[in-house]
Amino acid sequence: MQSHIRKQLLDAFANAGDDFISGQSIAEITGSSRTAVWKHIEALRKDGYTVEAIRRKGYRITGFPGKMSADSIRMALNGTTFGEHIYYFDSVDSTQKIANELASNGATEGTIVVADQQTGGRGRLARKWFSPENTGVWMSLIIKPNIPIYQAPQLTLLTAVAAAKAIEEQISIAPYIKWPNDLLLNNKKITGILTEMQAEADSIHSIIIGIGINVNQKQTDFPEELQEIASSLQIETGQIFAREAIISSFLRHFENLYMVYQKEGFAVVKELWESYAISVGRTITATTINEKIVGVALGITDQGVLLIKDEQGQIHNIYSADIEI
Ligand code: BTX
Repeated sequence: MQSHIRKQLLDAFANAGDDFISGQSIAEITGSSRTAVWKHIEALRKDGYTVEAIRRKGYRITGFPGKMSADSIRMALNGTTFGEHIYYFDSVDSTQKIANELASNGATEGTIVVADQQTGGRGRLARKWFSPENTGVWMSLIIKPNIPIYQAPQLTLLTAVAAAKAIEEQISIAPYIKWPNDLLLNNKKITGILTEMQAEADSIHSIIIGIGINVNQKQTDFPEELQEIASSLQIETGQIFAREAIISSFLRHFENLYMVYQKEGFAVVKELWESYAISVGRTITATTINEKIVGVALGITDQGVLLIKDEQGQIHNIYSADIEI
């Protein structure tokens, strides 16, 4: 089902509350024939909604997507090779930790580790990632790219693009990517990405891509220190989303981009990344360990380095910094 139709349908159900919506109304909302209504209802059921159907009354939603499992994820997958091996946990310290162990023990490319809750979710630079139960996508993906080590940061950017596309597909709003790899809606962080590498001498053994997407949290679900800076898909749209559908969509976009990337190189990913980037063409402030640079963000290099042109016309290569827009 196209995302804008899905949104209209879910909005209509939300407005109807406990009332039923007639098949005729659903046909009008979805722009389909009366006989095709069941297809849309089935699509919602596949996403984890419980839809009650009563003859001559119509339909209403009585249950929202809820408990995830390896099976519910598998059912949502859409013909991807990635996700063929799923390790699912109700609660785990960090999916990154498990995925790293699996990769060391020979797990194949495309293996995913998903948890409903993480008790020790990790961000970059030993930061913490808040990963409460029943609300988010906390996932690690193992890949084994045949690229030189210095190109590995490109995969973080590829991940950000795949996540942005998956979110856009679900909510019909394009999130912004803030360099290097935060995804923002309304200037608040909805997704974080952590890339870790296992390498030997000069070749990559595995890359473990960790992705955290805030899906069904309410604002009050976030702890005090995140209230101002974090958001979720539900907060931004008022809708509840099936996490399985987001996982499926992310894996599909990731796999497609990854195939293009391995055949044709970084150019396509770079262009997409820049199209989602909040900073390109705007004046930003980059605070590095040594200095504060104010200037116009020009874009990224093939190595994922951010280029900023200051007022004097000097171009700075930014490898690591906090960015304010
Ligand atoms: P990061 O270092 O860019 O962001 C971490 C910072 O983001 C924290 O210091 C905090 O300020 C803020 N933050 C923490 N939790 C949240 C949240 N839920 N929503 C918004 N902001 C938050 C980003 O690191 C990388 C995150 C990767 C998380 C995934 S989840 C699956 C996998 N397993 C694991 O342990 N980590 C990855």
